[in-house]
Amino acid sequence: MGGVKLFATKESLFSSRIQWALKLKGVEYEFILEDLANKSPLLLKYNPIYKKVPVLVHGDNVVVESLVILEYIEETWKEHPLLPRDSYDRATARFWAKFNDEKLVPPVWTACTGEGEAQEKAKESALESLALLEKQIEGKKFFGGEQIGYLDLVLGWISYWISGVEEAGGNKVLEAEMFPSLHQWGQNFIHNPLIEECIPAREAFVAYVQYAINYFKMGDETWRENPLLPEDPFEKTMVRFWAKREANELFKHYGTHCVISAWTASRTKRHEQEKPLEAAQESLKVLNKLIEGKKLFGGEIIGFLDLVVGSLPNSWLKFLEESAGIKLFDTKRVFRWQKI
Ligand SMILES: N[C@@H](CCC(=O)N[C@@H](CS)C(=O)NCC(=O)O)C(=O)O
Repeated sequence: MGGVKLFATKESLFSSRIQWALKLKGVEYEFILEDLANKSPLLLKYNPIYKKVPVLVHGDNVVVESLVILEYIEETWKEHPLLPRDSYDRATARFWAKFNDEKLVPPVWTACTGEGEAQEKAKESALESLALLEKQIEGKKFFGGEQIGYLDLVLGWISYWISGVEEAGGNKVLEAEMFPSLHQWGQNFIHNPLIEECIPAREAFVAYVQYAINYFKMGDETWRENPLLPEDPFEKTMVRFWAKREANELFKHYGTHCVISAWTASRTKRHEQEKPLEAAQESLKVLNKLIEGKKLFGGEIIGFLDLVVGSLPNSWLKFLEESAGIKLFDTKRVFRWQKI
């Protein structure tokens, strides 16, 4: 049948469930780390509709959507059965999995990272959902019974992800004593060596999540007319996340490499500029990808990303070039959108 490849990120809770399933079933696979700010052509080819991780490639078969991937894995590799034998139990497990993705993940995110009324409402709804799960796990070691099963993999994120996102977002939502059975289950789950192996290192995880929040809380939240960011808190965070990533990449490349290039150019021979220039141009490619086929980053009207990166070419990049007396980039070509 051919090899197994998993396009994923270490921090994605949807990716973790697939890694865990493959580990439990003893399936060898290649982990292909995606940069969601600069998705690989293969990811876009394999998941053209959602453009998300995880994506499982097994020989010529491409499977997307983590719950669907779990079912594919279960049907393809028979070792360590994940779903219950009984059809009603299977239906129940699938129901709670859907419940998790729809009624738990989004409110937990907003409860941990949001503010004001939206945060309070989300916390209430997250705790309601967790209370329902507490009832399901009472008196059991795992949702799957004595061994880790499908629903444990779907819910497994609760055991490490929430506390990391709470830390990054600054809101405490869940205390161990609120749901003692769920807490005990989380401990049983996380201490399985195969599960533990795929959990991202805490510090890196928190830093990654911080990347996606606590940033660019600006205009759009103060002046409500003509909102620059989408309404939905999850979508909003994603846009902020990309804005931060892009701005960060730009600043990193421009800031470090352009300064070094300009500096080097003014003092040393030209060939020494080549490497930093190449790196800086790489970040421009990322920007170009984002703007491909669009008038502006925000679509037809100026949006959040346009405001974030819009001032770069004509301000200090130009200043660097002028002060060093060299031309670093063809900014007219790269930043065509800026004229708009
Ligand atoms: N319903 C999808 C959700 C996957 C998902 O949201 N993946 C996120 C990472 S956690 C992603 O790839 N986001 C990239 C984007 O939204 O552009 C699944 O279960 O696989």
